[in-house]
Amino acid sequence: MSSSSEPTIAAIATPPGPGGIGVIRISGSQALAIATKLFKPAKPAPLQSHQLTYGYIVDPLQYKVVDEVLAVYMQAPRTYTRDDVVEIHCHGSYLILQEVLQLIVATGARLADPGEFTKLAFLNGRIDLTRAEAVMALLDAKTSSALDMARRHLSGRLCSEIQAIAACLVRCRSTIEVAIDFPDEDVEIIQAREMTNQLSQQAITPLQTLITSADRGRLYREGLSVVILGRPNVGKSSLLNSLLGEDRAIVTAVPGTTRDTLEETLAIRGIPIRLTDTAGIRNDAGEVEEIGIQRAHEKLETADVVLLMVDGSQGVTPQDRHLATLTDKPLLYVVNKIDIIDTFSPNSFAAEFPEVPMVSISAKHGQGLEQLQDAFVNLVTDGEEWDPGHNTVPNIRHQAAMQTALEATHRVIEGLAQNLPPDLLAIELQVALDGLGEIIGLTTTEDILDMIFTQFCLGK
Ligand SMILES: Nc1nc2c(ncn2[C@@H]2O[C@H](COP(=O)(O)OP(=O)(O)OP(=O)(O)O)[C@@H](O)[C@H]2O)c(=O)[nH]1
Ligand SMILES: [Mg+2]
Repeated sequence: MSSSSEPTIAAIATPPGPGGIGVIRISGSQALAIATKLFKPAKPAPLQSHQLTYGYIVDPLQYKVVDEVLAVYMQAPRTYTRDDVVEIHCHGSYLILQEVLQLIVATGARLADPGEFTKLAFLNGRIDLTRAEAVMALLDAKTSSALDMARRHLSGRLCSEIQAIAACLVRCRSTIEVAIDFPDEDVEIIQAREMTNQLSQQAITPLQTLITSADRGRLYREGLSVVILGRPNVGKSSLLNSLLGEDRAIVTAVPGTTRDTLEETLAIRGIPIRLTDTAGIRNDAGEVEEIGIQRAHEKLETADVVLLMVDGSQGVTPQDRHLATLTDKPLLYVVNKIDIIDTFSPNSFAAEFPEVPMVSISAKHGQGLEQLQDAFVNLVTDGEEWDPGHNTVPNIRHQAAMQTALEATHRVIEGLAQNLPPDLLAIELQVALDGLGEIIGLTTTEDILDMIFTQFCLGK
C-alpha cells in the first residue's frame, strides 16, 4: 500500500456523455478526508466502509449544492487499488462530473493518469500484470470470444500456468546450483535425462501450446479483413447484405452498381471480420467505376482472405479466371445464384479452381450461408477445432516473452546433452525465468509498465 506521502488520485470513471449516473473515483490515503470535506450525508454520520450513503456534494467555498449523490467509502485494503477508495455516484452529466472533479482536485487530489488505478492495484500487489492487462482487454473486448479470453486472464489462469512452468525451471535451477556449489562430488548431481524430461514436459510443451494459442487468439481478438471480389453483377453486394442481415449496400440488376469500396464489420463464428464489398471488376468501366476498381485492387493488398464470387448461372468466364490470378491471399470460391440454375453440378465448378475451397450459395435467398461461414472458418483455422472459451490465450507481449523463455529452455536441454558446465546452464535457466517473470510483472521494466498502462482509459 502506498504511504501517506503518495498523492491521492481522482478521475471520472464512467464514459463521457450523458448517462443515468456518472462515477468519480478517488484513491489514496487522503480519499476519505477529501470526501468528508465535500460530501454532506443527508443524515449526518461518518461514512461507513463499503456502505453506500445518500447525500450531497457541496462546494465548501460557495455553500452551493453541486449534486445529489451516493457516496461509498472503501477502506484499504479491501479495495480495487488496495489504498483507501471513495466513489461518488453523481448524475451522469459531464458538466456536473467536471465540477465535482475540480472540487476534489482543489481539495488536494491529483488527476489520475490513464490506467493509474489498475497500475496501483498491480504495484500494491493485488493483481499480477496479466490480470491488470485483462482488465483492459475486458473493457476493449468487441466479441464474446474476446470477452471469454479476457475473463480467463482476469481469473488468474494465465498467471497460474506461467507460475507452474516457472516452478519447474526453479526446481532445475536449484539442482544445478547444488552442482555448482559441490563441483567435486562423486555422485552425479544433475541427472541429465531426468531433467530433460521434466523441462520438455513441464516447460517446453506448455509454452508451445500457449504460443500457438496466442496466434489463434489474435484471430479471435483482432479478426480478419475479408474482401469480396468478382465481376460486376455476380451478387457481391447481395452477399454483404445477407451476411449483415440488412440492406446495407445498394443492389440492382445493373452491372456496375457498386462503384466504391464499402466496409462493414460483423462476426463469423466469433471471429471479427471487416468485410469489404468492392466494385465489380471489368475493363470497360466508366471513370467513377474505374476509380472504384482501382480501390478494389488496393483492398486486395491488405486483405487476409478473399471471397472470389462467380455467377453460377453464367458458368465460369475467362474474366473470373483472370480475377483468381490477381491475388495470392487465401481464397474461398463462392458460386452464387444457384437458385436459378436448373441442375447445379458442383463438380463442374469445383474443377475450375481445384486448390480452392468452394461453396455454392444464393446470396439473394440466403441459401448456403451457413456452409459459407463453415468453409470460411475452416480456411482460416486450418480446420483445427479451437474454442476461445476453453483456451488460455496470451497476448502478443506475453507471446514474445514466452518465445524468449522457450528458446532459453531449449538451450538448457542442448547444454545438458552436451554436458556443458552447470554455471552456463544456470544462466540460460535464468533467462527463461526472467522471460516468464516479465509476463506476470516480476521482472518488468518501468518502460513496459508505462506502455501497458497508458493504453487504458481514464478512471480505470
Ligand atoms: N437469382 C439471384 N439473383 C441474385 C442473387 N444474388 C444477387 N442477385 C441479383 O443479381 C443482381 C446483382 O446483384 P448485386 O449484389 O448488386 O451484384 P454486385 O456483384 O454487387 O454487382 P456490382 O456492384 O455491379 O459489381 C441483382 O439484381 C441481384 O438481385 C442470387 O443469389 N440469386
Ligand atoms: Mg455491388
